[in-house]
Amino acid sequence: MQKDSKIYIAGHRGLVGSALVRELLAQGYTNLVYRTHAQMDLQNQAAVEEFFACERPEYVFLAAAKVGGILANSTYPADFIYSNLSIQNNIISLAHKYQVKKLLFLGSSCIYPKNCPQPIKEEYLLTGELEPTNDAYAIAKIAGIKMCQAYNKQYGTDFISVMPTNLYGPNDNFDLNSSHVLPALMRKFHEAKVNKQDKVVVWGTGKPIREFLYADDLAAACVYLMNSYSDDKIVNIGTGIGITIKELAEAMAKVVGFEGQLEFDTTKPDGTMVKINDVSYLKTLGWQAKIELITGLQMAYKWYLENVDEAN
Ligand code: GFB
Repeated sequence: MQKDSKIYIAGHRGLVGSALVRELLAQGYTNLVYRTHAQMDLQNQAAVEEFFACERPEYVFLAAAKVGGILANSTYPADFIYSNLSIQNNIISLAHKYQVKKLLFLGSSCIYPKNCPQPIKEEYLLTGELEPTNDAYAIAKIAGIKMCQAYNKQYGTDFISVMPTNLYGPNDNFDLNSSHVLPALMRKFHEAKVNKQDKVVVWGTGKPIREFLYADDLAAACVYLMNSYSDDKIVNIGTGIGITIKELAEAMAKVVGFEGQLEFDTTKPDGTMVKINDVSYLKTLGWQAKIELITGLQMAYKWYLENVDEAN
């Protein structure tokens, strides 16, 4: 990308998209384009086509998606598969039609089989059954990867796909019914501290293992790969380090300053028991995460405190 290349960030107000905007601006890219949901419904093909025809972006970061935590994914699978297929069908096909130089598609580590060996290597894709709490979302993301590869094969496009692990940071979703675990715990501990409650409920057994990457690290990796990587092979992005949900809750309690008890609600699902990306391929490509979990939690909590009214 040149510093004045026209770069479209789809989903620029979300956790990933807003981090991409921060990273691109910090690196001196000056010609960013985006639209809010109210200005353009990405599920509406005609609206997206009008945008591509008028703006003619040279590079596209496809960070727009319907995302959510374990409860939202398992309660609204139809919405997750329909929205994500529609958004990515429109953007990927129109990126080809309007001769975008390069597109980066963001998948998710939940595309991998539920019981695959850990840490997860890129080649484990489509080698086994998916985790049922998010299979509809995962199928949509797998379709997006295949679509990028199919366009590359048939039309010679330069569309790459990356698979981030569980993410967190500014502009996360803090709604307790639809959010991921990390922002949910941040909000629960914060409110418990403010309201002087003596316990916080954590879903599941606390035993599942997850890996957490700060969104700004992900954005830096995406810009790096956009500038240096052109291949059909998907690329995992993460830290390669897993912790249990119980350990995450304890770390979060410390960062927030909550001193009460944890109570585990085992009527809620655990989901997949272990999910850690193998990031050795990304390392061989020359990139590695920088922000450690505790530092990231502190930065995310600072953002939350400054934005708590709008964030909740
Ligand atoms: O982050 P999370 O919703 O998604 O849940 P997944 C991770 C683990 O944290 C599960 C537990 O074992 C939850 O039961 N957990 C504990 C909580 N307390 C809470 C809480 O208050 N809220 C939430 N949400 N979880 C998602 C997929 O799976 O990961 C998506 O559903 C996506 O498709 C995303 O891929 C990255 O890691 O289980």
